[in-house]
Amino acid sequence: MTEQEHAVEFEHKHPIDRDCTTLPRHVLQQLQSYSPEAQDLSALMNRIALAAKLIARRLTRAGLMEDTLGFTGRTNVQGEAVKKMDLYANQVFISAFEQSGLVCRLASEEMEEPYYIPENCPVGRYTLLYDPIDGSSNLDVNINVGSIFAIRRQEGEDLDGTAQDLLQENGRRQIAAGYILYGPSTMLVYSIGTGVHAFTLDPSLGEFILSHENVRTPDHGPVYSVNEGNFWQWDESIREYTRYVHRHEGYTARYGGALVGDFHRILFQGGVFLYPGTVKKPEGKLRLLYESAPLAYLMEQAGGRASTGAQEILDVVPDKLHMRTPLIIGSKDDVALVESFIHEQERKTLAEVGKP
Ligand code: P6P
Repeated sequence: MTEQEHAVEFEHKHPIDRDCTTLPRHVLQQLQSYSPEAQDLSALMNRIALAAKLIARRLTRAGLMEDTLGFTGRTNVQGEAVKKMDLYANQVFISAFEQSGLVCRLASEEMEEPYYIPENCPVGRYTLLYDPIDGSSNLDVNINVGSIFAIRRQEGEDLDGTAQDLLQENGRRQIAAGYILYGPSTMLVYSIGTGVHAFTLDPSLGEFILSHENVRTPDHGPVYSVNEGNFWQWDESIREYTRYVHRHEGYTARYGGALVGDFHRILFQGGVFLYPGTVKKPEGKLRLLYESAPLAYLMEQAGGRASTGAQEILDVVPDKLHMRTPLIIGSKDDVALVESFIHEQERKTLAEVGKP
């Protein structure tokens, strides 16, 4: 083969241009703009990538490092035991954004109140909402965990420091959202409203490289992902849905106990993830602003749906920073099937109430 033919073959097998498609460059390509807003978004995503690399680096060596795994002995605003990695990852995002000049505040699952950028740091017009480590119960047994993020513009001045503007807008005000999956490889999946795109970390380069562009979720998939250990805590409608998928061919259960990994499978292969409300917690467990809403944004961008069972997740206006909602998210036909059981149960209840 001539040198030219070798070059053509190499380019065909290993498109160099793709390997140069880093995350900041991809953002600008997607926006087809170099406006200040486009540059901001590119820089914001670059900081997310930096935070992801720092967390991934620590996770890959956690088992070898003192004082990295295990509990801190504290509980967070959610009443959950805080892992050392939760605190480390939370601080990583603060450090990655504090000097960026891009954000004015950060809201995190690990912080009761938003963190405001100190006066001696440059302040920007964006808010970062994030779950620094989602699924931290998996950490000590080396099973995948994730980080989830959403970016919003600050509306108004927030002069009293209570971030009330975050409580007046639904998830359709997100300008970017995504997650990092710390798995066999570290993947960063994001959307800025122009489809869903996935990047894989190349440790030899220290760069996230475009690996899946314009991810689409099939209209239906075989997977249903739910913690059936809560079966008797659910509303009858969810129990009826579960009985249906047990009885019908073509369904298979997958549940990893970490939202990002379970969601990632559904996003790429189709199916549905559910975290419904229970008798004790009718609002469910997952938090709207930095778990359900970012993932709902991605899922809608990929052609799927996300619902509370009563309304679209992206239409929910939060009443508090750490508001929880039930979550049904995935392929649009599978979300609709779950909702059909909810609506049927509502019809039966109304019919019974209507009885003389
Ligand atoms: P359960 C992890 O704590 C988390 O917030 C999500 O990552 C995950 O989907 C869910 O809780 C698992 O909750 O009740 O099934 O253990």
